[in-house]
Amino acid sequence: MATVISGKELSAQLKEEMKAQVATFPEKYGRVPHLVVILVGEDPGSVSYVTGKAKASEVVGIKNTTIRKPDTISEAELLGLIEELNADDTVDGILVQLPLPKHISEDKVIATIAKEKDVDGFHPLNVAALWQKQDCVLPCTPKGIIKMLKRAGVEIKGKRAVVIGRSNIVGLPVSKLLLDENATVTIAHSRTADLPTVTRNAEILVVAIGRPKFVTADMVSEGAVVIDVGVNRDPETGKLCGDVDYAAVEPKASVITPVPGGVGPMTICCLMENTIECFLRKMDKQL
Ligand code: L34
Repeated sequence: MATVISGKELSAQLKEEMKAQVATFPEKYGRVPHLVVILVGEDPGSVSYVTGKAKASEVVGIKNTTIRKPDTISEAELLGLIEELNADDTVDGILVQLPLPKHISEDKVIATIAKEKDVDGFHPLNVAALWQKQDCVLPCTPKGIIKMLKRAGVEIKGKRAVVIGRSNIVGLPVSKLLLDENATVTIAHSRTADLPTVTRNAEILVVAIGRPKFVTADMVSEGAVVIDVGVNRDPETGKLCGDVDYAAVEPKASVITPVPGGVGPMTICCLMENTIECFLRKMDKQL
């Protein structure tokens, strides 16, 4: 039986701590942090995640403005909106929910968000700072994963970690954070030759590939720590599921994260943390 790390519980605890911290801000700084989330289109997954971000903001006491735009919005109009928010002194964090419609360049959108307000940690200057070991905003999902590992008492140092997935949002930055914790990291992907041989070597396995039941029991070694970053719909049941065949893998794992209730809630929790961080950087500069 594996230890199941509840991201839901851990994030609830951390949000309570942040709530107490934010409650001291009006007296100290005259206001609370303000996060603006932009959602383009109606994708049900994105709508659900953005709603989760607004709910978490409410719990923590952060001001949240969610701006919804139709998927027909032009790239120029979206970039213009971001510029306005950049210039608005009362806005501390800006997040544009991804993915965006094909006619809008995600790269352009991310680069347009002021680095100081980039609560996602996606801006090229933030990414460069991360890889150069400089002060930066850590991307939410990778940051949440490291917090979960630490909370479960998993020693990362000296371990063989395998990350399946090489996206800018998860695979690459989580690999870098594991490396910084002194794990030895292998980055694998859907084209990796003989993937099961690679993953069976993992003491820590992070899966961010976006395919239901991609990781089967034969790919996991006895006692491995398994972190499931996937959020998919099970094609048979229609229910939310991860990238890991949970029922088959859980008995082999020493530690595992569930979907739902694992990495997802931690992503949102770290977004709250990053918003407070951007707010405090700005306020402390002004003092
Ligand atoms: N800009 N785009 C930007 N920033 C992000 O950090 C994200 N991401 C990813 C997609 N696009 C983004 C998210 O917010 C994925 N993601 C995300 C956030 C939260 C959850 C899942 C993905 C989450 O809360 N998942 C719940 C279930 C939610 C449901 O019922 O639909 C869970 O328990 O896993």
